Amino acid sequence: IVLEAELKRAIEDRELVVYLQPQVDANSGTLVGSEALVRWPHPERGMVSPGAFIPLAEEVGLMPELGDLVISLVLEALQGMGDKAVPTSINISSDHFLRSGFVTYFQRQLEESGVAPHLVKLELTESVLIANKEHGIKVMQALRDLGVKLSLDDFGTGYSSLSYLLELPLDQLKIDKQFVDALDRDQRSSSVMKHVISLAHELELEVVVEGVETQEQWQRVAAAGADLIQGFYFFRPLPLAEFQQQLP
Ligand code: G
Ligand code: G
Ligand code: MN
Ligand code: NA
Repeated sequence: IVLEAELKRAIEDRELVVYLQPQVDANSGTLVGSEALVRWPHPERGMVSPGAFIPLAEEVGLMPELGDLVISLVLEALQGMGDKAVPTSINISSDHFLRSGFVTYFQRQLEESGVAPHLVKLELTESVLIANKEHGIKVMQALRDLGVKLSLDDFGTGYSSLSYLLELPLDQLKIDKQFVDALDRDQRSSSVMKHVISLAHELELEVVVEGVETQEQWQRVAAAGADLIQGFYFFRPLPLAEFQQQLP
């Protein structure tokens, strides 16, 4: 088990790293973007995955600090890619997003890094709206005004509702792996995916489908009209050096 004090110290000492999982064009399969996923290289336990420490960070209120670190790691990674940089997504927790001054903080980080705002995408879940929808939407608008893109993560799980798609200022929708898994089980799932994607396109949202693990799934997801795919069939999350080698 991960201890609060140890995690706090690791964040303060900037011991966490990000891996980047490539996103590919759904038709050609070429790398066009990425999602940053945090990891903790632990002296005794090896590479600790976020499932083992994000729930604790959330519980003890460390997500804003952890999130600030991830933002700076991603901006450094984008700087390191230079002219080859591809749009990269950062998962933002609700606590972090709703912290007062988040937009100003983020704007300053962006400016200091010199990274072009359109290269940064923030992945949010509907939970950012639970406490106060109007406030959440205002923060989203302010972020978009900076030129960064916003993505709604985990669509199709939890409380995601179609009405959110109409209300929220979004650029992208990420369809959860559960939809892909369902494609293998029954015929109707393909039709559901097609309709969700065309609805998203109607709302001018780019669509990423997550969790593609087989060639058959790739074919079905591409046929359903997805724009981008993120999945182990193409790439697992990669350490920065390996990701750089995959850049076209
Ligand atoms: O990479 P992995 O499959 O182990 O990630 C597990 C979960 O942790 C995913 O739900 C992912 O969204 C979340 N996660 C990974 N990195 C970050 C991060 O930097 N910030 C937040 N808030 N969540 C993350
Ligand atoms: O919750 P979120 O969508 O941010 O989490 C993304 C998570 O999904 C990452 O932890 C990543 O490792 C995982 N992931 C991405 N592609 C695949 C896949 O093809 N199969 C599985 N099992 N997990 C995947
Ligand atoms: Mn995500
Ligand atoms: Na997701």
